[in-house]
Amino acid sequence: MAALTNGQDRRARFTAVFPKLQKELIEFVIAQGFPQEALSWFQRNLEYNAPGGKLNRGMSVVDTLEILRGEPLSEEEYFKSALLGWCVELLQAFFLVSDDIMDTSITRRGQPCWYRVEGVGMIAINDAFMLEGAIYHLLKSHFRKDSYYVDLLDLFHETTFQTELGQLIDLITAPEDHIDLDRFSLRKHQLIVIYKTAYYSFYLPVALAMYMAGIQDQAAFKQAQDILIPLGEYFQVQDDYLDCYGAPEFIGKIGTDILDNKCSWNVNVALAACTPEQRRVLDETYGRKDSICEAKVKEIFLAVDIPGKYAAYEQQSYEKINGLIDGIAETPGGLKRDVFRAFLSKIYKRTK
Ligand code: DMA
Ligand code: MG
Ligand code: MG
Ligand code: MG
Repeated sequence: MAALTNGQDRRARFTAVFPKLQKELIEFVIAQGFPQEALSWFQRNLEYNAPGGKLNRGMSVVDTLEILRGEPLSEEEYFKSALLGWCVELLQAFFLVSDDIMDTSITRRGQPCWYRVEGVGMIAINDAFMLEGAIYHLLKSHFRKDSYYVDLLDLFHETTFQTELGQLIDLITAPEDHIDLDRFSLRKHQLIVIYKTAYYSFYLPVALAMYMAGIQDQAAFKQAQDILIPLGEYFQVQDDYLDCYGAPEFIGKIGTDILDNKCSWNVNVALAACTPEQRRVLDETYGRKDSICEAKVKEIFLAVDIPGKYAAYEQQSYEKINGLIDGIAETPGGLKRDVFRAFLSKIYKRTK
């Protein structure tokens, strides 16, 4: 690789690594003497759920390592960082397959959610576990001999647990049979989004690249977290906003937050801004599995100007995060501001 390649080439190169990993996983199953139907099932699970997204999380492992190194990666470094990137995508696939069951979602990445595919149903639960299992199989076969192998394992395990904790409060704050909007708050929302999204989507890819780059100083990991967690929080607010205002053809999924009684950014901001009369309507319509109720909630969201308040939030977050990035003191062999700028520019004003 002579120089940094453009976006499309970068994506194509990253995407080309996946079939190799898939082959390795399938060959392992073949070696166990499993029947053809099990091989095809696992193959289809991997193909349906791992690629097909934006791949931002996965590709940022490679991008971050390249920025930290300050020069193009060797073939081997590229492959190993892309493999770690695909492990992040597998982790994401594991979370999404289960999230869609728990959120009773309809579509994902422009196709039916995996559990809704004919013949799949609740086998999707085991398929989610297998997507997770694939991560550790790949880590073992490619990093077993590296000094930072245990750091990678520890990071994946810790991040998975944080995400599950986030999913727990997301779910128990949204019971189907007990709607009480007093349980919501922006403080609770912040906790939910940091745990369910920010750690695995933002901190994980950067920390993986930092380990590969040989960074060991705990202060550098803490410094990365101090920026990546607010960045991830901003990203999940965008996800909440797009759940209501994004075009399904664009975001690849149909929003379910209002029907699911979710403690989303939109409803929290609406609760803070609404009149007592609007509050009464929200109490009667939010979280009901009914499209007429959902439409009434959306009317109130517009009446209290959620889009305008979101635009203001987006501007303010952008400035705050830029300020955090500017405040980083770069040290030789340590973090670089461009790692974070690359993330921010990828998500600022996103519509999908
Ligand atoms: C996303 O929460 C969090 C995880 C861990 C998948 P979400 O339910 O808002 O995601 P989506 O809108 O993609 O279903
Ligand atoms: Mg969901
Ligand atoms: Mg969810
Ligand atoms: Mg969402």
